[in-house]
Order: sequence, then C-alpha cells, then structure tokens
Amino acid sequence: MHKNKLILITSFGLLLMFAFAFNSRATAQSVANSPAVIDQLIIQYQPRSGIQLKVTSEFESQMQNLSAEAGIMLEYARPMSGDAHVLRLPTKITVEEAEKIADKLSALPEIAYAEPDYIMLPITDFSAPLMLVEPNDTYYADQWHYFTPVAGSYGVNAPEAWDFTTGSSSIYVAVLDTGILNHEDLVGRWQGGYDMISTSAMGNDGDGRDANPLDPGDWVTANECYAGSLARDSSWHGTHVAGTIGAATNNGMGVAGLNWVSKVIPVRVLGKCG
Ligand SMILES: [Ca+2]
Ligand SMILES: [Ca+2]
Ligand SMILES: [Ca+2]
Repeated sequence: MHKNKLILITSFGLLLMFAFAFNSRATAQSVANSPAVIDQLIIQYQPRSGIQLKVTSEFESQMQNLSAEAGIMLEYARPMSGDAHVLRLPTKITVEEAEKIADKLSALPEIAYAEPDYIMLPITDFSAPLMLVEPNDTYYADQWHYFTPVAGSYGVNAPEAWDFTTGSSSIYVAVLDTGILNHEDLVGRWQGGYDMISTSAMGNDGDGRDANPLDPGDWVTANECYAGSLARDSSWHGTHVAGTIGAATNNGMGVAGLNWVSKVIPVRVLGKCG
C-alpha cells in the first residue's frame, strides 16, 4: 500500500470523525429545540429494489403503500441524489413523531433508510468571539498543519474546530499502517488493534497474523526487498499517524493530536518491504 493511500485514508477518517461529531451535536440540538417543526421525510430505496419513485407508473401505488405504512398521508416533494426522495407531511409534527413514522418506513424491505428532514440549527453563536483553543503541548508550536491557514500554508484550522469539539468517546479511529509503539504521548489513547500481516518475514515479529499490533520496525537491508533495493531505517509511520490523530493533548508534553478524546485502533498492514 502506498503512503498516498494511507494519507487519503487518514484524511478521510478525520473528515468522518469531525463530520460525525458536528452532525450528532446539530441533530441533538434540533431535537431539543424543535417541538413541531418537521414537515418532510427523506427516504432512500435499496439499490436493487428496482423502484424509481419519480418516473414510473408505480408512483401512485408506491405513494399509497408508503402512506399506509406511515399511517399518515405522504405527498411526493422532490427527488434527491442516489435514489433518495423527499416526502411531504400534511402538517408539521414533532421530531419524535416524525422519527416514529420514519422507523415504520425503514422497516419496509425495499427502503434503505427513512429519516425526518431535520431542521438543523447552528451549534454556536457565531456572533460571539471564538475562543480558539490552543493546547499546551511542548511541540505544538511546530505543528503548523493544525494552524489557521494563512497564505502559503495549508493548516486544517484545528483551533477553531476545537472550539466546537475535541472528539467523542463513542468514536474510534482505525489506523491501517505499520502498527504502534508504546509511546509516552499515546498512553491511554489507543486500544485493541490487530496485526493483519500474514507472513513472518514482512511482519518482522516472528509469526503471521496476530492480535498484537505493536510495531517491531520495518527497517530493511540493501537488496532485502528486491535486487537493488536500498537499505532503510524503520519508518514508525503508524505511530506518527496515530499521534497526529490522537496523541494525548494538552498534557504539557510531546505533540498535540487532532482528536483529544476518541481512541485509535491500530491495525498493522505494512511491514518490511511493504
Ligand atoms: Ca505477526
Ligand atoms: Ca504482531
Ligand atoms: Ca501531548
């Protein structure tokens, strides 16, 4: 696996992590603040259901079926991407009522999911000045990739994101890489994991797949991987990535992690020679 793929996987994981955190908070707030505001549902058919609600002659009977199942008259509003559809309710109802109806529709075998078209509310008062949380880790000043982007740099604007969330204990981030070291700035920040490298020579730990994801090193001598391959020191890449995602943060030592709470699950997929 190439490094670029790893970076992509890592980046995608971070995006998911933050998207999930933002979404869950926004949803929770919409439930608390919206007693009777839902007037639409969103449904999506199973990919192979063969039902194309917006175009076929099945339209009327499908709408009647859905209304019967929902126990309320549903009116077709508009299509969405990915064979999802917006259905309109005859009146505004509470989030709880809408979720019950969505649950009934979700139970139909041809429906992949159904959910209220939630009214999202801002999760912060944007007129208030942001705190711009800055952690106290020793090397944080060198971690430009977390900073607010300025001309010529591409920081991810972590201080502003940390004002919203520093992570969630219900989220785990799998790092598919070279494994992990028992590093002092990762104490308590990872758990479980697995060594998926099936050959002893590449795994460099004397066996095939096993439940111990510790990284024994991936150094190679000249010509070890193929004729003419160069000698190389261990990369410890998995530990580096795990630290970027979830190093112990604001603990006055080492580096800061992007996520201060969610734990890393290290999975070894890269050893000697790849
Ligand atoms: Ca092994
Ligand atoms: Ca192992
Ligand atoms: Ca630290």
